[in-house]
Amino acid sequence: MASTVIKGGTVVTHDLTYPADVLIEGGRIAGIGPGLKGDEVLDATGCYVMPGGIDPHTHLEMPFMGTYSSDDFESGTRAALAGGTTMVVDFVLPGQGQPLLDGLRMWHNKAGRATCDYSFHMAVTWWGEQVWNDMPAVIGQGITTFKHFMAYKGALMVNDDEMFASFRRLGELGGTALVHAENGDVVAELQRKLLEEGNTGPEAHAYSRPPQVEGEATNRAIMIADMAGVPLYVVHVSCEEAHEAIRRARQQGKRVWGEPLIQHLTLDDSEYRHPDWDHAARRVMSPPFRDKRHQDSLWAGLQSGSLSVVATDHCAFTTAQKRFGLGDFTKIPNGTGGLEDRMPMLWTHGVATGRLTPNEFVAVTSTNIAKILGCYPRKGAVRVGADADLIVLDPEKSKTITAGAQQSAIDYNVFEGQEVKGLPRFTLTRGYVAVHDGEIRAREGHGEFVAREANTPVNRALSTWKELTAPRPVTRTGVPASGV
Ligand code: DUC
Ligand code: ZN
Ligand code: ZN
Ligand code: ZN
Repeated sequence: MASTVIKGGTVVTHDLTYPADVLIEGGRIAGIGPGLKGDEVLDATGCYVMPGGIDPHTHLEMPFMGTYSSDDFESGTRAALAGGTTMVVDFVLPGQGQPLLDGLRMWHNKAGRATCDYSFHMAVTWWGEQVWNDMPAVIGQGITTFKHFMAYKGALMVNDDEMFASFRRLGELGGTALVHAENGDVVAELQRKLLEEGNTGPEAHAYSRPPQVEGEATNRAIMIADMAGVPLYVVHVSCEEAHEAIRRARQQGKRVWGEPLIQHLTLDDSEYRHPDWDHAARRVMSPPFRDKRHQDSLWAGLQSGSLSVVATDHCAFTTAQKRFGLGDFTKIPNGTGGLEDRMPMLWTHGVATGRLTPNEFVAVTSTNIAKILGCYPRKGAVRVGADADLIVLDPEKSKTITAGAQQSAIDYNVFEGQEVKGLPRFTLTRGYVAVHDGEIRAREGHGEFVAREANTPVNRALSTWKELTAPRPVTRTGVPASGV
């Protein structure tokens, strides 16, 4: 069997930094230590050898707002590898009334083209007996995380009663609940009012989704998860209000995790006031970009550990697709790209500025994600036996981000013009060298599905629901004991 050795680098994991060679055989790490030999030698002098990034939140080829997101599993994962990400977790979005397992088959078909490994979250886009019945089989197939949209009223949104039922079911089955936390009723009403007053441009998108609607929904989701006894993962945390709710829940011992996006960490709401309609519309996503106060809060969360991971919510639409919303901001397809840029942007704005250590960088881009989602240490680890999903990151290698040079299929990049450093010299996906000295050699269909493990019943001990449903003596019979 041909082997590969990564020579002369510094291994960086979430907790250790040490010089070592890494030997790879059969797609897995076969040895770590000094003086290792292999058939192919990759020179890592001056570089860090790290677990490949895991992006826990992507939407590839997703039917949404009357169109499809423009990166498919081939271009999306190629972009991922180019930036040092070696696994993506995408959302299966069943149609209204569609059985979850049908939706899952569709996503397996699309993902067959992936160039790196992938897994799925299941979205609970509607609620009924069929969904309840399908859940064990979905979990049995290694999809243990279920997303609930608290916004997108009239389309994807689920109500509190549905969410509570779904969360309780997941709690029983060892699943984890995910939420898109925005108060969908308030957003819908603010959209209607803004349009009525003649606010039709992309800047109104941000006005219709203020931080308060995200904070409220985050608090509500935490309460419902606590009552249901299910761990909760809050996607795209963009503001202090939501972060505060997560921080408080974690201090109370609740299993709650928060996921900021690289876009919210590095771009702010002034983008929506740009005079060019296209410029602003290309940055329309939900939740919208926020001001500096919120950005500081998100960075502090990563530094202190109250926020656990960094994702992209990669959901790429072309300028032509964004123009569906000319004259009505509510019709601008929501979403921005970032798969290729998350790792170098976080390195540049996090590690190079001294906000994060290289070990913390590994934790929030890879290891924490693998642990929370149930695929550690197959993924997210540099250790013997783990999949050889690795990056050899050159801290001095730099570039200017530009749409012309990106892998993504769209015609612009929201980080256009940013100088970044910390680029992969090599990216390996199960041992295959998909980025070789900067050259992209991604192979369509190389990626494999990663089944993930369900939770052990950790959270049930902490849940309020357990107390509420505990057997208790009947204290009243309805007949007054004394003549009050
Ligand atoms: N937000 C986006 O911006 N796009 C996809 C879905 C979402 O919640
Ligand atoms: Zn969302
Ligand atoms: Zn512009
Ligand atoms: Zn999303």
